[in-house]
Amino acid sequence: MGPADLAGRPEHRGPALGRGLDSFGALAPSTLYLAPHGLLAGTAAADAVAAGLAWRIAGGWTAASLLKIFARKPSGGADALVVSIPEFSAWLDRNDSPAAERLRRLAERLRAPRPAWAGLPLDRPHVMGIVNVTPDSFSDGGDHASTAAAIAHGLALRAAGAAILDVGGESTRPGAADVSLEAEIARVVPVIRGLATEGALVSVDTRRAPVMAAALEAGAVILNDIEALTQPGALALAVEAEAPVALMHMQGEPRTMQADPCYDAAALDVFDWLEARVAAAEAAGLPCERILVDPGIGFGKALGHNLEILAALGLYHATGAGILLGVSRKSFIGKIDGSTDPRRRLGGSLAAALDGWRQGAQVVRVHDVAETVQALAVAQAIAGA
Ligand code: 9MG
Repeated sequence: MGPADLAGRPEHRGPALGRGLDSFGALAPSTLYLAPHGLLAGTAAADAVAAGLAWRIAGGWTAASLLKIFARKPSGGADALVVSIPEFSAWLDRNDSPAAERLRRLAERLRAPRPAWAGLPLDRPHVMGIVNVTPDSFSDGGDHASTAAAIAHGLALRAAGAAILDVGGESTRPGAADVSLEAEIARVVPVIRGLATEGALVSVDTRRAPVMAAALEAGAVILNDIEALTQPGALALAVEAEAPVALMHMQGEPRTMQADPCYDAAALDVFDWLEARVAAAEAAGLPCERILVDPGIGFGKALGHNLEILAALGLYHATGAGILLGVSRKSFIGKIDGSTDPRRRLGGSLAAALDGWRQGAQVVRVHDVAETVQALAVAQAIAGA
């Protein structure tokens, strides 16, 4: 990784810049963000929570023994302050400034247990298996382009432990050919119908409302939208269908998104955007319990942005929604180790998925289901011993 790859990374990777909670408490509330830090899992989490030294995050398996407060700088980037849970709790108890109110609200959202989503309990991790039905898929090269092969692939992923099968008919790889509405529907509908008939929990990976409607009609239950229900009719359709949804962040559009992605502070900018989409969904009648947010790794992000977002993934619990993470075989892994073939990124995919688990992400979207399920099982077994 060279210096150019890290361009745009804010300065908040450094120490706390000598500012205490009281000086952060005097800042404009909207500049402040709260992330779980000093994360523990399993028995360590239970012990620290019982001792009053940690907070359980989102009612899940992780607990934060520290908190990281980010404050945007007017010049761009962010400062950060790391505080212990007892220190932060005592400060909140004696403060009612607007900044303290904002941090209190974020803390409540960080901690609130999540209800089941699409019938899946979110106090444990789940694997979403990828079923691409595209001739130009960047990861499986169209191996599953035929309906029968795609259904067989999906059923194999389910047998390997995928709780959800995510069926998509449009490649978002930069440079991929456009697909018509009719062609996208023709690709995904028979596969969704075949998988749903077999009892699988199916999500449809699409940005277009007519495809969503056809997919739901064919038996899909979940809408996974890389454009977070921003296309015409998509949000209204999700509300009307009472569908569980995954709302992903993307800067720009797939064809050009990697040209020159630009952020003030990537993790915080993505937080603001996702928080606003959750608010828009709620205002339209789609409650937070039906939403997973997803920072959209690789979608309009340089390597430094992706790493910054992954390192601060726990921030997104403070949207109040669950978290979905997609890192499988992505190009950021290749930018770290030089791997050019996505199929040779299993190690990096597992490392990133496990770090997502460590930070409490409830759903990981992967190609290599069996390997991911095994990695998660081992990490959980060790944490629980
Ligand atoms: C369709 N798709 C490709 N990558 C993705 C990711 O990271 N998240 C979600 N939700 N969908 C994705």
